[in-house]
Amino acid sequence: MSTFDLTEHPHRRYNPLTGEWVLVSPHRSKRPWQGQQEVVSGDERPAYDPTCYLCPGNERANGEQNPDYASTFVFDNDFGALQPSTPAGSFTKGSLIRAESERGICKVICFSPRHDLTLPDMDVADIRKVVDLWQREYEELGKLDFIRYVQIFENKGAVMGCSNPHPHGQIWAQSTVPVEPAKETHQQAQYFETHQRSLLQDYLALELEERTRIVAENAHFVALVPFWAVWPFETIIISKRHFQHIGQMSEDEKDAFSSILKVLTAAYDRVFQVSFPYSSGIHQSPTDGQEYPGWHFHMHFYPPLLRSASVKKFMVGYEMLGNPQRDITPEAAAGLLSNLVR
Ligand code: H2U
Ligand code: ZN
Repeated sequence: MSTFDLTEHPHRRYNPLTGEWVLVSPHRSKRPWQGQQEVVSGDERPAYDPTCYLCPGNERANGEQNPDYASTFVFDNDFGALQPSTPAGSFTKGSLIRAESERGICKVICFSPRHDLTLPDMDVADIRKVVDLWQREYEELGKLDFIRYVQIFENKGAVMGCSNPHPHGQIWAQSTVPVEPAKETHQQAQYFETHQRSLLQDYLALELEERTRIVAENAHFVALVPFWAVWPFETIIISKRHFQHIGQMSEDEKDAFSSILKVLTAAYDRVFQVSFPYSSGIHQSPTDGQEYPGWHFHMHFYPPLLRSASVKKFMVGYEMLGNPQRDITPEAAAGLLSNLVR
């Protein structure tokens, strides 16, 4: 047997943010593909679409009319998965059948009045307005006594279930901390208790030393493919300064965040020469009034595409029943992405 080589031999990698593992099979990326091809939608869109429920001045599904907005626009989701008026209550049978009522607020954020743009097409100054809105919403929703977590996210592209190409994201704010941020809360708290430093601060230091998974970097943020990435071109944006939530971001940091958002998403669009689909979202400290000294602000990008604009990675079989698995190594993905940064 030869010596263990990360670029050749199957291995598992640990995700310290969730405590979970991913199986990496570098030798498999050469296998042939005769499976499903996703339909790539042509990207010719008008600046204004009279049938779009997000364009300025248009009517939404519930009959309300959008204002003639000029930059960003936020409204309560007409079909919110969570509602503020849900009565308190629970349903249990012993310890095995349990349900608890959940209150929350769901919002939709239009990033731009322009129907034909996406984040990477927007000017950094206009992306900055989206970041300002995210900050304001996190603070305002977080102040509500029944809101303990504010999840800011974007589904981009039909393949990610996005219902409308108009550039937009969502916010779901709710009375409990959902599963993914709850795992990260636990892992970061444990690390902070043991080391008195932020987990991601120490991780970022390792990455900035090794420099094999970095995609882009500026004065305040780094975008990289995490060592434990599950999705082929998964990335994470980590703030260089250790702070807990977007409410603590300085003016300079908001500019730098806007800039790295553009750089990263523009690089994505160059991978397969298509508007690159992904789900992205900000992870940050809960808003339940407790202190979270271990929490370190970051944003995840989970793009589904694997080997072309039309072939996506499936999370099936072993992924559903065992744990996630990937073929192309995070280092190879980072090499490819960093070469596409302009
Ligand atoms: P997605 O494209 O990521 O699914 O987000 C669009 C959201 O917009 C979706 O949650 C809401 C849907 O409920 N929506 C409205 O609130 N009003 C409408 O008129 C149509 C869609
Ligand atoms: Zn539109």
